[in-house]
Amino acid sequence: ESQDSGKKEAIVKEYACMRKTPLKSKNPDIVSALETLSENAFFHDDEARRLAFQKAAGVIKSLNFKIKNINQVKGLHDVGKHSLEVIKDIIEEGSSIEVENIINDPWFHQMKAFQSIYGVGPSKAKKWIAQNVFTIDDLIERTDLHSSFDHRMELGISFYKDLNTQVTKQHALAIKNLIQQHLEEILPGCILVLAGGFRRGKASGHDADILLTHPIEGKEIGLLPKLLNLLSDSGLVLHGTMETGHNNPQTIMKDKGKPLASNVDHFDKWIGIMKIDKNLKDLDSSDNENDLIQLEQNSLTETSIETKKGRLSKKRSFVQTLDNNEDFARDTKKKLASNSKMSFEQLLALSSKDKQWVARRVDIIVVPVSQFFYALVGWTGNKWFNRSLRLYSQRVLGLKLTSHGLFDLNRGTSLPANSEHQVFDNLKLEYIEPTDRNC
Ligand code: DGT
Ligand code: MG
Repeated sequence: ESQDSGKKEAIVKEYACMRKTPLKSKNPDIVSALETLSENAFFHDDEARRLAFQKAAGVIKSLNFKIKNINQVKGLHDVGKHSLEVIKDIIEEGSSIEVENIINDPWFHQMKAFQSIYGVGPSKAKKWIAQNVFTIDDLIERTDLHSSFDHRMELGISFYKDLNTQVTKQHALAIKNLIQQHLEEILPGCILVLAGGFRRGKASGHDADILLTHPIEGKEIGLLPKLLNLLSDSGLVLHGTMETGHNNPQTIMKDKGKPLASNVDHFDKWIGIMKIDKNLKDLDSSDNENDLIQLEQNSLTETSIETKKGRLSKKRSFVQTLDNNEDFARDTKKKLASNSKMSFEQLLALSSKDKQWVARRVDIIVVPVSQFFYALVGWTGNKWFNRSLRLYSQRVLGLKLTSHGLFDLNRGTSLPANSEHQVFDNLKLEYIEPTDRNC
């Protein structure tokens, strides 16, 4: 804690991925004001402003003292003139008129509400407001609009209440364990990790981001359709989209040379909505990090040998396996699609019924163990931490960082990692704990 506030200027490292950014800021009012400005810019399609305010908010979040004097933040990296004015107003007047105006603007609130609907982005939200639609109920009542809804929006609107009630960490862990139990029937020994905001220390979030791997490379191939098939048979799937056939070694080799969009990866994944029993309890209280330590140790010893063996045998049977998997994946996709053929009316009826379950957003990402720790960093986030890591990697090291690995595109090589520490080592960065990645 700085006692001599006002005299000493803080020093902030250039890239957010070099700073420790805890969940709880010492300056929550300022952070929230800058993030409001950023969000408002986003709603107005002003990407440059959105980023500028977001970066300034990121810097303020990393400060380990309460700002008492504007001189403490003058000249700080990424805190521009406009942000400084806002900070000054908050320190000196207690609030910023510009921010207050946004907060009191009904348009901003409508945008926020519509944006929070599953399947809805800012442009759709704007269109609705322009058509005098202001609430979620309006969306249901205005039948003239219904033909413009896609299936995701229909789900998002029908299950708005469920999906916009935060998932607690305990419930998310229970969902993870539920999936693990189903996996035991298909392929024992899988390792699941609850990533996303929970791993960064958040007590609740909008979804459960679950990474799934197996200590023996190659065992994960074709796993996702089998898992979804089983979850669907257990009545746990309300809706979702499954991407498969990407994370075989051939695709990865081909893709690593391509410039990938910042948050797109090529893992087998399912992004969807599960039906979770309201009273589901996490029976097994074991947390993520134990599994991770196990995986780190594993991948350093026997797994590396197993992996080699796995690779050799895989080459021989690879084409065969892939064909079988693709057929199965296609059938499963068909089955899941027919599950989600419910009409908007049927969805509305289902959601308003007294039900024992709650609709929950779940992402399941299947990762080959050799890429696991890069995927873990990517799916732990947060988004701005990832962005910073990738920029730093590109600009300072000349390397391409993705959720699949760290690539030297000129040489066609990549740097393996058997732990998150090793990812940071490879990046020549000081290790940042997941709970300090809340930029
Ligand atoms: P939440 O769920 O509201 O508590 O917030 P987060 O931080 O869990 O955010 P979420 O669930 O949107 O995403 C989790 C992390 O995973 C986030 O840091 C960004 C990353 N992520 C999201 N979607 C993708 C994707 O399609 N590919 C990759 N590689 N990463 C993604
Ligand atoms: Mg999440």
